[in-house]
Amino acid sequence: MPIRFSTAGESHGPALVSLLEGVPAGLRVLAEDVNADLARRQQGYGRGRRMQIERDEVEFLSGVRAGETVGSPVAMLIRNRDWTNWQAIMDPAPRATDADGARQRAVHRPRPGHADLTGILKYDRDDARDILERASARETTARVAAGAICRRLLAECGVTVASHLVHLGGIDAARPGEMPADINAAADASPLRTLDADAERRMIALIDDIKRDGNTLGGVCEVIVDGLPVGLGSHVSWDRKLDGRLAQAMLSIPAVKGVEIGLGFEASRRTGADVHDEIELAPGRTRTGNVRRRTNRAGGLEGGMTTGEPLVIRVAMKPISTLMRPLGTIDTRTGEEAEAVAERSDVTAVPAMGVIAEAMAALVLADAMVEKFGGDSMGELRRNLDSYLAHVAERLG
Ligand code: EPS
Repeated sequence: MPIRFSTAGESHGPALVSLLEGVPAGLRVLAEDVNADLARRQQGYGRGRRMQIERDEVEFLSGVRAGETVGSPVAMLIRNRDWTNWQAIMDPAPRATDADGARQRAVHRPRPGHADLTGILKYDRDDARDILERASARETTARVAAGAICRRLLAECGVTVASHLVHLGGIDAARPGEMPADINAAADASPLRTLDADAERRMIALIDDIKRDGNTLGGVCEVIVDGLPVGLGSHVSWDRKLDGRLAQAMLSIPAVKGVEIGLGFEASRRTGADVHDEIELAPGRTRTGNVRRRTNRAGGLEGGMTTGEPLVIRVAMKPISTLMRPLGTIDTRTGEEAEAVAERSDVTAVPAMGVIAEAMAALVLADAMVEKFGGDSMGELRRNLDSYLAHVAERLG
């Protein structure tokens, strides 16, 4: 795992931190590149008031100099604007008395579906705020920052990562007959990041209805990665298989419950003849090794390795667990039945999840790229990639 990353930060703390290690030196990267993805993650019809408070912007603390990575860990800071409203509650200093601000926002009516209850039992805390602040999907801001750097690395290697929303709360979006050349430009122009305008209208009406009802909605986004060379990942060991690495990355996104690659679950219902992609020669298609799959039901992966065909991953998110019409729970102070806490929330965050899934895909794929082609510097990575592609092209040329 040459590229490693970790995040820190609480939802209403002072800031989020993202630490990305293993990026080769010489990658051109600007704060604007990161900020563009941070802004995309903040969009989406159905988000709540918090997104009107925040305007996520990155500050590089290390690893980038004069617009280029220098090979050292890239540390990034994204401040929480809402912190000013939460200072007394989130203050790291010991409290003078329990009567001060902190206790006023103590959470003792855990939300079904959130980390609240299991977290306080496991970590032996009285106040579920100690759990929910970190379990909050706010953390994904730091993932998107790291993912944006990896997206730049992939772009230098001719790889693009895009996504669009394909399902929301029971409504399917149809795929266009031909996908737009720039999928993200088309998806970002839609308030739900979907490519089906008719479905979008019905989804927006549904979100409005569900909001009035104090309820929440889940959905599915599809990530499409184009330009990958054949042979990233490996068949030899379970933890090197790229499909497994991508699934783990996607399932780590808050509220994500399912991942499909290519046909996914549908493949189990069909016969082999209707699942596997026939192979034909395709001279000049160097990234796939001068061959083409007549279909791409495998979604760009065979045997845990990229085929060079587009990588297609669908990621399913459950409805958000903070409902304004609270579900039944218990009060952990009294042991009595109660209604779950109902803090401000979003009706749905599926459009944002697509952007987060892009970031997670970029992190895994940049890691696989550096693993295969080495990477103290971008020049070295490019030379090794080009030499490999030239060699592969000769095999069936
Ligand atoms: C979240 C609850 C809401 C969301 C938040 C995730 O925040 P708050 O508790 O401040 O109203 O807006 O998402 C973000 C802040 C974000 O940046 O995506 C939760 O409980 O997971």
